[in-house]
Amino acid sequence: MAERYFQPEIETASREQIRAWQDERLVKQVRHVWENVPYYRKKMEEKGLTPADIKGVDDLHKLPFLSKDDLRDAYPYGLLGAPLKDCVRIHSTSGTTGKRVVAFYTQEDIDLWDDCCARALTAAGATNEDVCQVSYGFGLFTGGAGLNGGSHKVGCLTIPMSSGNTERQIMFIRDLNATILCATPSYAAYLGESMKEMGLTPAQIPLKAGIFGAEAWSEEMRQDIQKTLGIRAFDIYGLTELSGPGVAFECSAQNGMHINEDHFIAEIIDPKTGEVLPDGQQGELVFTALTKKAFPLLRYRTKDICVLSHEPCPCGRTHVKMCKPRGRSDDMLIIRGVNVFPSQIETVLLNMGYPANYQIIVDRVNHTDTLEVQVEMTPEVFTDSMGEIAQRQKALVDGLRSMLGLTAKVSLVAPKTIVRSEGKAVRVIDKRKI
Ligand code: DLL
Repeated sequence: MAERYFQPEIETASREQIRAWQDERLVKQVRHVWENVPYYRKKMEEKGLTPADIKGVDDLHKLPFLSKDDLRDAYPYGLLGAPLKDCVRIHSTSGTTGKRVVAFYTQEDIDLWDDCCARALTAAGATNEDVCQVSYGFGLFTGGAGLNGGSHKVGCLTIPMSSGNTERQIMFIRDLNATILCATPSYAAYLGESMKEMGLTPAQIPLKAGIFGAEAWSEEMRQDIQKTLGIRAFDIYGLTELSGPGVAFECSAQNGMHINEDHFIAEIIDPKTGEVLPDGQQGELVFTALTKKAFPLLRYRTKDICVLSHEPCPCGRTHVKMCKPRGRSDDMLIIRGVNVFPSQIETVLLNMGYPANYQIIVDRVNHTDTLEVQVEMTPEVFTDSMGEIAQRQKALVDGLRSMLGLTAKVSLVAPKTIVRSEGKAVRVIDKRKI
């Protein structure tokens, strides 16, 4: 099938053209921020900068970073870049500590965000012939609203389901012949599991593609979801501070997500020193929003650990690709001095045939960190033979040791004992009081 684009002239533009857009838009955006966001102007002044110092992308590195702490300091209106009368909506992060981040949107901001999501849907094969079920949460979370807007732009018949009520989700997928599913990967996996339990084979499920993101998911989990639902599963990335889903999205090559570089400049930095790292090196992803007016963040530190690649992509898109985030600089666990990313644990489990659900419990007993991984058995691999369970637990302990260099306690638990998430899964429970 020929590759389809939502905005071909932008998505396949030459590198020179992309650079020209970025140069021009950055200069304009820095001026916009200087004139409208006193909080950031002060940060620039502290560095002795004025807008005249930023003549293009080459000068980007001179600008100060913004972090989540800045967003909390400036809560709620301190980073607003447009008069409130021009703002039409807010969204907010699901942060569990401190103040939530509140992001503002003008109508134009929403329109450009919808374009980004429409690019993602089109790359996954969606057209106006499709029925798109949006099972991300609607409300303050950006997932529902973003994919809903994108789906309208593509012209799909859009089902604004939101998450939850799994029975009704499945009923609509079947009765309305939904062909595209948008959900968190953990919820998509749960929907797949539930349909399998109902005896539905992939051929009986009308879905053909899924757009899954908002949380880390491994390649193994992708294979698993693709098999159960009989679809192609595409990754999508974004964050509330930068509008929401659609900052980057996967194409038919399914190996990395194209960043919408006409709207966002991506940099990779060393999270410790802030130094900009060259292409291909792993570090923290930093974004500069070029076109957003109500919440125009410059050099925003995402804490997502990632690698960028400018390798040509067979899909024909020319925008830089980011790998799946390999963890967050802040959700990396340090257990007995060893850096552990939950994604590494997931890879071991999935490779060993435990696709369903797991939870990582970290604690500190007698001044020593403990790591326990509770792994749910699927009905297919369920056994109540204690000997068999002990043997499998040992195999998992060995697998985890060779991946992490750490000994974990592994508990295999009966199917459906770990609470399912309809949004982002809670994978880690850190009970340490540090
Ligand atoms: O999760 C926006 C979104 C909605 C993206 C729907 C994709 C689909 P936040 O709630 O602000 O926004 O969380 C942003 O989630 O910094 C990453 O750590 C993580 N994240 C988002 N997409 C992915 C992904 C939305 N595809 C934070 N893979 C980001 C891994 C992701 N992590």
